[in-house]
Amino acid sequence: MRLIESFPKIVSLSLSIVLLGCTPAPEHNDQIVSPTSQNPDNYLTRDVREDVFYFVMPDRFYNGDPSNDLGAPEGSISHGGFDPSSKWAFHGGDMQGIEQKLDYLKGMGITAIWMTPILRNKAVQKDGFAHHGYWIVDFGEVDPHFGSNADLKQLITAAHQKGIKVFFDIITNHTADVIKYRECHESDGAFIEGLTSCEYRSLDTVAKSGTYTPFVPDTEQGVKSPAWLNDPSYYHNQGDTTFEGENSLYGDFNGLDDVNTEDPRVVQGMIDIYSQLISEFKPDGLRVDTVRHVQLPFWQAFSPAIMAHAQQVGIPNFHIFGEVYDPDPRVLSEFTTTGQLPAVLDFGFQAAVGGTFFANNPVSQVSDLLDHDHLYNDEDSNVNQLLTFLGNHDMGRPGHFIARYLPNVSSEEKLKRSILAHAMMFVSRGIPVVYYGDEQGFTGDGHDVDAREDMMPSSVASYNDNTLLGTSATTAQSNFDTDHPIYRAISEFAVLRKSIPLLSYGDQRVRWLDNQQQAFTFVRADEQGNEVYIAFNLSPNAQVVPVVGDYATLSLVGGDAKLIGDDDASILLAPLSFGVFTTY
Ligand SMILES: [Ca+2]
Ligand SMILES: [Ca+2]
Ligand SMILES: [Ca+2]
Ligand SMILES: [Ca+2]
Repeated sequence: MRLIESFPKIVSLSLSIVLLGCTPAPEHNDQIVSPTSQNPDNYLTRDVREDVFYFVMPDRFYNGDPSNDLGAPEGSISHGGFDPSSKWAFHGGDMQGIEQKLDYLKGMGITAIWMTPILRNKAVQKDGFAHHGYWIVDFGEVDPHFGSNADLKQLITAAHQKGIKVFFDIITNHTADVIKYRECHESDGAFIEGLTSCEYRSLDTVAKSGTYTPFVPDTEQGVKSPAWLNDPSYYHNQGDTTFEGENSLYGDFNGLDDVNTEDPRVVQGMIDIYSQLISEFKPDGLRVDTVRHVQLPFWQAFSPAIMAHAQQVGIPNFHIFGEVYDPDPRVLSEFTTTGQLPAVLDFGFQAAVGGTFFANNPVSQVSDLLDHDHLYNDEDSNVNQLLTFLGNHDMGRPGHFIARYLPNVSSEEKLKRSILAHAMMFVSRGIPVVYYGDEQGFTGDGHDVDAREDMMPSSVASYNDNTLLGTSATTAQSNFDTDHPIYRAISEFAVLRKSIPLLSYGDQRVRWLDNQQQAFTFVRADEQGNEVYIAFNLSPNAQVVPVVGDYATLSLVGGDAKLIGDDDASILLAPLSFGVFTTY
């Protein structure tokens, strides 16, 4: 549902050495007073800012039950689509598979799992297969390809027993493509000859001559649940979006039925659907799909209602983060302030850190990003509640970006760049999200299905010919290697983050950067003046960077760096490395 290419070449001033915010020495505090959870190992009491997320596509992870690979019985709209050799089809992964691999995730320091949608889908549509789960017909039942409601409950119980939270990926913008239009489709739902899409009808056109004439083909009558979703009057019925202007709010994504989210009955209907799901399964939070394709008033009603319901059923640290596919903090923050969502996925972080670490864009892009962090401040949320990430199932992976933007660097450098970017994510503001397979050095050929390789042995030829980072394995083999260098690095970064509360709660301020040296330093700081000083070197050469600030003590607690010079005034960083120093 997302069409933006990553890393627009943002033109940034080429800064030479600049000193930013040279502050007086912090007063020494014996105790770091950042708010830490009472019991950080308990899923229920742990603040979400202390979590480390793993974003997994269940279909592509691990097949724990081959008996469910075809989904619902033949004849059902949720049957079939299984073909492990096709990158578009179902591959067999399921809830049981994730449950069997919880120790693998825990060993990497993962404390929360976000799964792509798992509710029952229309398995096969004109343009593909619902392995991703974004084509829902039944909002109260697990898709039979992924298991049953009981299997999901068992997964959540097992995860909770290991202190791991489970987040659902939800959709309110659209359902599967079931509704058709008389003006565009034959009675069986196929396009009228000569058409490949249904041209968008603007609000102006609708005011003059009405919407399209919606109908549901005989074979798909009543397939949606709850029942109100079968009534076409709850949808926009304005034809296909081209993602421009108003049509990105009211149009159908390639035929997916766009719900009329301005109708108060729909708003309440969606609140009821997801409240019921929270009551039944007690997930620890939600990721919300396609947020910017729904009007702000919907979120202003939906988000507080869902948060309140979660509190009522005993989930005190429930969290919601939305997908607003835009790298501009001014756009993103509108949804966490005016829109009343607790958080969004930080596409700004992905663009700035991805651009600098994977494409050698000026490191000043990182400070440009952080300069806008204050936009997220309001009475109940701030930038530390955002979810940060380096790639995903839509845009592609770090391994792909590095190969695409820096094709000529050595395989060793490619591996180091992936590890270094993960380090940056774990020591930066926001909650880190590891995309499944990145920890095994997956690369992928591009975006969308090309970034959805199997962790279990794959039969997809275009996956299995990829060169992975940090291993001689291919995706034809099982890739749950706990000795993989990226897996090991992430597990170390997770321990570091857990041991230093400022990495979860502190403000992030750049202290020094140099675009030519491709190096920068920043602090994570609290209001009491406690600071962690952090330096990054994105250059393939060793670099000396300054300590900006007057610190009594600096102690290296992470990375590959050492203090040099009189009074430890500088830091020597190995090529493509970082250093984390406590100053208290
Ligand atoms: Ca299966
Ligand atoms: Ca449709
Ligand atoms: Ca919409
Ligand atoms: Ca390939």
